[in-house]
Amino acid sequence: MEIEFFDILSKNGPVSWSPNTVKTRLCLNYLAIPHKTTYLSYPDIAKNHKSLGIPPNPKGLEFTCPAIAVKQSSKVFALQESLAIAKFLDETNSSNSDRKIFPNPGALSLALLVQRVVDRILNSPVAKIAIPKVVDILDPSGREYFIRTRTEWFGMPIDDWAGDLEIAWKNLARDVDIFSKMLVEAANGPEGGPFFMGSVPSYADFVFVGYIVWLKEANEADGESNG
Ligand SMILES: N[C@@H](CCC(=O)N[C@@H](CS)C(=O)NCC(=O)O)C(=O)O
Repeated sequence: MEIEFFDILSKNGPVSWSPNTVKTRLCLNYLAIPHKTTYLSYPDIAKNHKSLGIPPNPKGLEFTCPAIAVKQSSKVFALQESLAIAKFLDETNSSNSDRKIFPNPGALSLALLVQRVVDRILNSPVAKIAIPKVVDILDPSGREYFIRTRTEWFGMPIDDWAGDLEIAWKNLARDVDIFSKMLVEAANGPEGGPFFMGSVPSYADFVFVGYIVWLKEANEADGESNG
């Protein structure tokens, strides 16, 4: 089985920087699944996914990264959506490894909950810090696409939408509190460790780390590779 991972191109070099593609990058690395990565410029995502026969998302953006193409005995099948990809990789890899992205029955529920809280609470301040900087790490056509689409979505220029950076950092410090509490409790728990479930990493950690990486990579706007 050959896997091709579709990530989003940036001037930071061969790194995952988007909070969504980071999750897939972590799944592939954690499970040590051999794969090739193809970095797509934003305006090329839809064309690429259509050519692979990926059905459009019924809600929201039709074609997104992460996506993977899986080649098995000359047949190719491809899918998008980070959670669907994580489940697929975990299931298909189970015979090769004792590592699991969802290591126990509660891991999927925990991941869904962390994703929902991140989307509802953490996304707003992190996006306001990261999105104005993402503009500067994109390739020229990605940059043009990103500025145009986000300006349309927000109904105003990106910098106006982002507002005061200091307020966004203050809100982030406040909103990250629940995750700090969860991680401190896990560290002090019976199986103490740095992950939401203590000593065992799982998809919930990958969701949270995606946001930290987004903040970090968005700040690498000088075009130097740190991969
Ligand atoms: N629910 C999707 C969200 C993926 C997503 O929104 N990806 C963004 C990059 S962070 C994207 O590909 N956007 C394409 C566009 O803006 O046209 C997932 O979890 O994979």
